[in-house]
Amino acid sequence: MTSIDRRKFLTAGTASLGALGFVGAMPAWARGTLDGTLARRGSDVLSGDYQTMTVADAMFTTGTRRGPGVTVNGTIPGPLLRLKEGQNLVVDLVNDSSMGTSIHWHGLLVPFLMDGVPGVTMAAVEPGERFRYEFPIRQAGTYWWHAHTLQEPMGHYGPIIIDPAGEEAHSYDRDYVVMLSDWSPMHPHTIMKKLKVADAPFNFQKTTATDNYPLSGAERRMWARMRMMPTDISDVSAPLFTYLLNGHGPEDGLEFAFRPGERVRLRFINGAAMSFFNVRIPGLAMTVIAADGQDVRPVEVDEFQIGNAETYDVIVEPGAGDAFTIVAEAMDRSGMGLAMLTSRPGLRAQVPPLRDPPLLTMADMGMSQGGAGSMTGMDHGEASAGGAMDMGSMSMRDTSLLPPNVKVGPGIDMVAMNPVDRMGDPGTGLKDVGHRVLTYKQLVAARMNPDMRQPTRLKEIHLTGNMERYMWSFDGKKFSAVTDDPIRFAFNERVRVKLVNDTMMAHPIHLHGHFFELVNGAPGMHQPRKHTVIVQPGGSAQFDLTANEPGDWAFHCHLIYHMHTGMFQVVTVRPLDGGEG
Ligand SMILES: [Cu+2]
Repeated sequence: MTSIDRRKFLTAGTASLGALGFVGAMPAWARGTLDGTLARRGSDVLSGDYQTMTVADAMFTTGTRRGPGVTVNGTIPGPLLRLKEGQNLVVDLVNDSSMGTSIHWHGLLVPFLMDGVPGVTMAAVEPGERFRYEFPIRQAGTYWWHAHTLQEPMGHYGPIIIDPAGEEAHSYDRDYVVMLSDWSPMHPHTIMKKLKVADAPFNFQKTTATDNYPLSGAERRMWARMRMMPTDISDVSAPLFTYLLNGHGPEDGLEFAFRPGERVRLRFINGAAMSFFNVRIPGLAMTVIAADGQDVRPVEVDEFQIGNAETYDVIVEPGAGDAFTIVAEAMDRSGMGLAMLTSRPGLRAQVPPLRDPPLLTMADMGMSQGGAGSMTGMDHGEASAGGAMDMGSMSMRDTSLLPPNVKVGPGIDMVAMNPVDRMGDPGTGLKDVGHRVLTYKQLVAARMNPDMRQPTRLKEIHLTGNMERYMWSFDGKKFSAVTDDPIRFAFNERVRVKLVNDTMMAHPIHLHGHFFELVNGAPGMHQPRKHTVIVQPGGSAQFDLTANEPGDWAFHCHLIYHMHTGMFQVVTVRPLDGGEG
């Protein structure tokens, strides 16, 4: 009797994993069959028209941590694809791992059947199977590839550099990829389960009555009434994650060499599953020359925030300096990824301490008229007199503010009262750092955009969620392939999309198969082209899109556990042949 019950239990367990989109059998490490193969850190370089990319289970170690990883061709990150605009690419994906897999070519313009999203454009490539990708390379710049399954946080990602068919816009002496990621010894299935059953299980910066955060008693009571925490910046942070640069943890001593006087191009790619980073190189200015693979007019900054899935190319000139620290501080300041830019092997610059954790602000609750200061800067007398505080506790859940197409229900526990455009926002915690921080408003496309028509329609989409129940969605509707009602665009339609973030988290929203243009105040023909846009908490962001790539395209939050719990939709562009009609 016992054994039958046990078998039932196991079967039920497998079924529910399947329903959640976990493909394949129990991973090898869980079955105890992993042969102990260690992942190598860093990428080999692949170039040419034909490649084989082999996915395998492995162990990964960094610092004192050891746990399951997924390698592609034996490394984490997997291979760097160095390609040339105009070439054709054929990749045979071979799955030697124990889970379903795929490769999505992030930011590349590909035929939709080559886009690599299981459940949307292909079936997952099951253990022992292979899949051939084949497409022309139609663009240049910095991109990346990754699994569109839960193998991504385990190491299944890598960089792509595409050299232009013509001249490079800038000259430089060295060209480095800096791929940021976050790796945890805890398996993604376990992390997701914990996020679902507990309230902010990985927030180790919770406020308590005795902490040192600069909050008044009234402010603490207000946050408590809203059942929210001002330190709730990231769902998963350093106690679980080690932040990696090119697969190297902070203790691994990753170095990038330079000679005095050289110009160095650094291609930052945020390949993390759940982490935004604040990137700076103390003592060195960075000139941003490209965003999401597309050239922009050069902007000199001292720091920039990079959301999941974004890329920024910068040029630095270290002059006659000895060594500089490349700091990738997690947005919640719980930890950092590190590397050295150094003129002699072994030389070290100082590593700055972690800065104090940032606190969420009125603006992050969608309660500002634009640019209001942090709650800590509020006039406490006025606040405790009623006004804003009561409005906060009473109206944060006022669903009458939502348009009728948003589904109101348990999936929504917050509605931004007055969401304003936050294109000029440097990102959580970076308003008062005392040096130049990049904002989207500073991005201007280097070349004229291909389509200068005015949009003929405005499509508004709400980013919604229930933090406590860990439910995330667009327009209150959790994505499910079965009941899906896709977002429809006509082929070649020019549409303006407005994303309204009703939640208190920043979401990096990614559209597959296209570039869109940020509506950031730049002249129409020079709006910056991107594939991913961060929508700040309680704020809005707009982009213009020419829907000129026929097919079905994933559109989702790039925080992987937000995507897997429902913040995902399919954008369908019809007709498929790209003709009229
Ligand atoms: Cu999200």
